[in-house]
Amino acid sequence: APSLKEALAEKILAEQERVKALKKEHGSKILGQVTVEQAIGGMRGIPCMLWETSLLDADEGIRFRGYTIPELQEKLPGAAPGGEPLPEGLLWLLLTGEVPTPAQVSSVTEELRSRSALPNHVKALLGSLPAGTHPMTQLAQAVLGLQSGSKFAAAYDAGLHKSRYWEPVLEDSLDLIAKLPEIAAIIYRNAYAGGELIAPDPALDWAANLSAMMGFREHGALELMRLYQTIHTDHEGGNVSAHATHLVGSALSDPYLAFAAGMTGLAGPLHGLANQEVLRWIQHVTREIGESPSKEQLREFVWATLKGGKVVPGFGHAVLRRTDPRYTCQRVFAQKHLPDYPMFKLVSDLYEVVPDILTATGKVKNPWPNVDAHSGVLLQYYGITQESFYTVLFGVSRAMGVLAQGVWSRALGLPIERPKSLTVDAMLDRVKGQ
Ligand code: FAM
Repeated sequence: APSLKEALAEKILAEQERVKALKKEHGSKILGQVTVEQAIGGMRGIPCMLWETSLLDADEGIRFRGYTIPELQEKLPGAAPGGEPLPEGLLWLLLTGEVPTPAQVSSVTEELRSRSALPNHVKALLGSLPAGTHPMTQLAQAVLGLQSGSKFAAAYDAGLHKSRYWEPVLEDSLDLIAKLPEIAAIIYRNAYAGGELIAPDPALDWAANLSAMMGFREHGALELMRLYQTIHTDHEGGNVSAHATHLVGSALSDPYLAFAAGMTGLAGPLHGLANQEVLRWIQHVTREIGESPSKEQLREFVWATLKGGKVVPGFGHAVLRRTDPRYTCQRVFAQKHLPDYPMFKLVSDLYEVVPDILTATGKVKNPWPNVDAHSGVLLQYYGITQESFYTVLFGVSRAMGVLAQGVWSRALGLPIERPKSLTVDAMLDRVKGQ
């Protein structure tokens, strides 16, 4: 059976031809237009990037290589039959476009295990950071700490032909994905368990090992981690963490440098940090109005948040216009594993209350919940109570999506990104007479 690299190599040749033909036959055709509003408004909706691993539909939500989340839960092998998918299987799918067999998934688990040893200097680096350094800052620093081992940077220096860039980029990507669980666990144990580390367990799969090294080995916690790590991987190319990784990678900065940029973007409260913000906001709700507030009390609280000039975290999206399927699958998980948990009840009540209020403001384009509205409550249930750590779990997962695309970006020879910017005067000049 072909290895992951062999399976990928087979796909690359055909896809290079397809992209070449697309450029040759349709290169001058129009994908969309750019308005002044879009240029000022964060480039919303401008189709101007090639991203192979996933595609977002505003109403339906994300598809990974054409598959919805429920389809992946059905098709990707789990740790046990009927269980949540193993993220290693999704990595195979993201890289090759094909749903892997159980044997292929095991081969990825093995491959990642063989690359997982963390250099001592990275452990020392994490141990040396002042207490209270935000876990996302620690994650970005640890990733940069690994950069000295970049195989792509070394190969570039040695003059590798550009047709082969994707090979050491794949090496770096697999090395980095393999090491992230232990990095995350060390950040967690240093911050919340007095620095008492737990050694990796070679009998566990990639996501379960992450949970176990953090100190959580219960069956439900392992299943949650597998699901969590699967659904946070990729959300097409334009979101901040994906786009930052893509942009920096386009300068041929190696995968460590590129991914560190993605992680500093994920650390923003309007993006990945929203899962921390949701939990804090929910805790604020329960402190102010108790664990089982009435819907009327909740409505008042939501309005007070808006009147205070703050966003309701976990709701809204730049592209989605319906409930995020990543929210829905976590809700289904909660209904199965923790139906009576009071915090889950609160999240469900917010689902009923918040959208009407956001709609009533008349300006929020998507009043529905996103992925971050639900994830923290599931983690709380299994004892992962430290919300400032949550975005690290998001980041570990995000590596699979953005690094898989990074391999493809180099395989397809995508150039350095360099969109055009304009001054206000230049914009006025261009619209004159229109
Ligand atoms: N609460 C209050 N106001 C909101 C809102 C929310 N949840 N979502 C949007 N708005 C406001 C927004 O601030 C803007 O107000 P101003 O015109 O006064 O600036 C207005 O509604 C129009 O915004 P939009 O076009 O609907 O949304 P954007 O595309 O500009 O922004 C988000 C998208 C995600 C940044 C925004 O919905 C938000 O701030 N949500 C809360 C934070 C959050 O949950 N982020 C996580 C997103 C997630 F899926 C992820 O990246 N992990």
